[in-house]
Amino acid sequence: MHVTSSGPSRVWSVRDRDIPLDVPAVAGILNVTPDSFSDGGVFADPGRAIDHALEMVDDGAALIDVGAESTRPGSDPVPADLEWSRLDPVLAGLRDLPVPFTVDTTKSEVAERALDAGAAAINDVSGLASDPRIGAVVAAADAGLVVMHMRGTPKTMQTDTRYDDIAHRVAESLDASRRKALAAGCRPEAVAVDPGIGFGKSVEGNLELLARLDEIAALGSPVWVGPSRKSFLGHLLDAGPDERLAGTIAACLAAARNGAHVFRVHDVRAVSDALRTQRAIDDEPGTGWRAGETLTAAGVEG
Ligand code: HH2
Repeated sequence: MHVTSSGPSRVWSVRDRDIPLDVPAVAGILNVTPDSFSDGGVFADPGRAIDHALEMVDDGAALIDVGAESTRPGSDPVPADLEWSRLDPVLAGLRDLPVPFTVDTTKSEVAERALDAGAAAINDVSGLASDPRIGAVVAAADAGLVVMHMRGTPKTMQTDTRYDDIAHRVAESLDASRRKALAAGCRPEAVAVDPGIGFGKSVEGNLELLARLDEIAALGSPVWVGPSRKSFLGHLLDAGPDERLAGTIAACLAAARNGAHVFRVHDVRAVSDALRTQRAIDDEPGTGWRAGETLTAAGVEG
């Protein structure tokens, strides 16, 4: 099903900013971890991390999502102090970016410090299951929140990936997470949902979720999606993490047609270009040229 951009929620409201949802927003991934599955250790140095964030902004990122704890399947949590010590020197540099940054954490102590340091939103991959106090911490800062669906913890999530009806179960669980956030005082327009591609799902389950994302979008909240370089693409294409760009793009384009708004990816330029092209095609022929002035210039030259 092709979902148009006429859903009930037209902005994702994060602190004093409204992120428009009528154009796809790309969130550039900044992992300041030694052990992330595709870029572990590459941006552990704060200077390199900040340079990479700037590069992703130049490439078209509307947001930077920074994380200091890997949540790859089988990983163990890191203590809050260690997580914060990785984030602290980087967040100071991200404050000066022209786009907001979000912090990927499941711990309320880390979330609180990150919001004090200027984070626009908290991205909680546990959907408030790990530390429910995150809801109140986000509400107190009037910040944004992403509640993602995960079954169990990163350590255990791949042990059972069977669902009787995956899209229905994920939507139901996200609705429960969202209600928890609202009960903690978060504003409805500040809470985004994410189906958690790769978090306790089989290859087929991930593909089905992308195909049935309209059922998640029907919740009426902004929809994040994160298929970037993930192992379902590796299984499908028999490809290592750095050979999954084409699969990532295909997954993002499918997700966009099915109602996703924010695309959490490593390869910002390639995914932004693909989403812009899809949009120009999907806009009524003729109006696409008018709507995309920059595309017109590129098209004339090319
Ligand atoms: N995926 C990862 C981490 N955080 N947050 C949201 N909202 N959605 C996702 O799909 C998502 C996420 C895992 O990817 P990555 O950060 O690249 O790897 P790692 O967890 O190994 O750092």
